[in-house]
Formats: sequence, structure tokens, C-alpha cells
Amino acid sequence: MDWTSWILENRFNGVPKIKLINIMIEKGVAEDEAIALVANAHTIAGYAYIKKIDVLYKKLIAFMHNIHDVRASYEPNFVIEKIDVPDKETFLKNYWSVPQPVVLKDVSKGWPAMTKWTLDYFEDNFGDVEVEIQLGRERDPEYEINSVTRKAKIKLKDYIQLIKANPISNDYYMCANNHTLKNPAFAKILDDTGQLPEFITALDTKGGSHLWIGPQGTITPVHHDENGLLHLQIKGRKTWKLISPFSTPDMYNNISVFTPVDLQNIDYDKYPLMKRVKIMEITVEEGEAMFVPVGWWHNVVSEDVSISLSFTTFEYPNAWTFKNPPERLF
Ligand SMILES: O=C(O)CCC(=O)C(=O)O
Repeated sequence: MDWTSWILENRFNGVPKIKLINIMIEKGVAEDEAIALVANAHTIAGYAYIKKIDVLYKKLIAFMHNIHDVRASYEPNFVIEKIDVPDKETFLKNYWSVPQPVVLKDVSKGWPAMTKWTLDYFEDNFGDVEVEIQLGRERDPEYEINSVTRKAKIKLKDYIQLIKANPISNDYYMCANNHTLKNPAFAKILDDTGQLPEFITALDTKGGSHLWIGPQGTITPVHHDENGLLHLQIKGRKTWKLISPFSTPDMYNNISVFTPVDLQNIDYDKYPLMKRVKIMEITVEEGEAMFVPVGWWHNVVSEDVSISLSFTTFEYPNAWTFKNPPERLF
């Protein structure tokens, strides 16, 4: 156990020295040693730098809390509207740049996909094409963090049979970062699409658009993306929970873009900072699209068997730099 790091973290968070000494004694450290470790923690090499970073970090947290709270003073900032598809300038002014999530109505009105896309259609037309899904999610509580090891290749007809046999499940999902649309075998589904909002460049088969197919009951646990996203429901409904990036200091972001907090059932004893966090919720219906601005935390549950298309190719620059926690911190 690296007691010195633990002591410094707790001292920076205002825990009294005597409390730390008592905890260490309880954990089996000799009293003299515990007293000396606490007394000398600030003598380690680099302490001045650690202290400077801690001051800066707390200042940034204060800024984020203040922006969160000033936004919270006007309730509509925490309501997700459903609006008709706006033009490029209105979208930029009122949503993209605020940034404010919104649901766009009738995005895929009149697209052949709205009537054609069913499980049978994909099974009959693309059944022999191999796709990548996540499998065995129910035996791995960290299936999204471990998504690389959960990946499996399967013929689309076998995957669709799995959904038909078991339409309510979180065990399998053709979800984030699948490369289905890059496969030329799927090129003809572009014929089933239609006009896009003018701020989306195109349905991109090079990696900027994704096809999602899954059973009812899939849960994409809370995380944030590193770019803005438009997620269009062709079939079925999804319920989205969204959290502002200004709540990030309270999100227990322990690894990459993830948090161990279960948004379906928040344990406030274990994660007390979550009490500050405002959660917006909305169900997105067929033909509607959820706009998730860059950095917004989101958790998504499929209410039905669902088929969706997601887009990251906006008319505005959409490549952002993030510095994520690279490893488990607690
Ligand atoms: O639809 C889903 O299950 C999750 C969508 C999502 O989280 C994303 O595209 O980042």
C-alpha cells in the first residue's frame, strides 16, 4: 500500500491528520510509523508541483460547479426539447455551440427505411454477411470498458435469429464502433435512406456513421463520447439519460470515458457527489434523432427491438481533444 499517496490525497481533501493516523493503525500500521508517515508526507520529491496541480484542479472544479449551478438556475436548460429539424445556422446557434442536447422530429420522414427495415429485411437481404457484435455482456459487469474483448463476428442471419429467439436481452448488441457500414455488402442500404438535416454532411460509409441493431433491454452504460453525435431511431424507441459535461467533477470518471456509477440504480452512499448531478431524460421515438453534444454523458436503454443509425459527420469541425484517466484510480 502506497500510504504516502493516500495520505496526500486525503490531506488535500481536508481529512484531519489524526483521522488518517487512526485509520492506518486500524489497518495494522504501527503507531510510531503512522505518525511519521503523516508528518513527513509533504517532504516527498515533487510535493510543490503536486500542490500546485491540486490548487489548479480545485479551481477548475469550482468553475465547472459554478457554470453547472448558474445553468441550473434556469430550468429549461435541463429540459430536452423535441423540435422540427432546424436549418444549419439555427442548429449552430441554439444547440451545437451552446452546447445543448435536443431531439429532432421527423428526421427520416419518407425514407424507405422507415417501412423496409425490419429484422426480416436484414435477415433476407444481408443474412450471409458477417457483422461484429458485442456478446456475453451479461456475464461481464464492465462490458463497455471491456468492449474489445466482448467483440464477436457472426453472420447477420445468426444474430437476427438470436434476437428473434430472445427479443429481450442485454447479452448481445450490434453497437458502438461496429464496422458494418464500411462493408461494401451493405452499400445498398444507402438506397433506403433519404434527405438528411443540412448540418449532417452525408451517410458516411468510411466510419462516420454506424448501424445499430439490438434487442429490447440493451443498456449502454453512462459514458461520454469524444465528438458530437446524432443518433436516429429507425425502428423502436430508446430512452436517453443525459448529464452535462459541467458535472464531470462529480461523475467518478475513473477510466477512459467511463464511470462505475450505475445510472439505472445510483448508489448515493458509495457515490455521494452524484447528489449534485442533474439528470435529463427523454424517450426518442421512431423517426426522431437525439443530438448529443460533445462531452455530454449519456446512458441509453432500448425500450423495443431497435434499429438505429448514428452520425458524427457534421458540417462543423467535430474532432476534439480529451485527456482521459488512463487507468483505474480507485
Ligand atoms: O444506442 C445506444 O445504445 C447507445 C448510443 C451511444 O451511447 C453512442 O452512440 O455513443
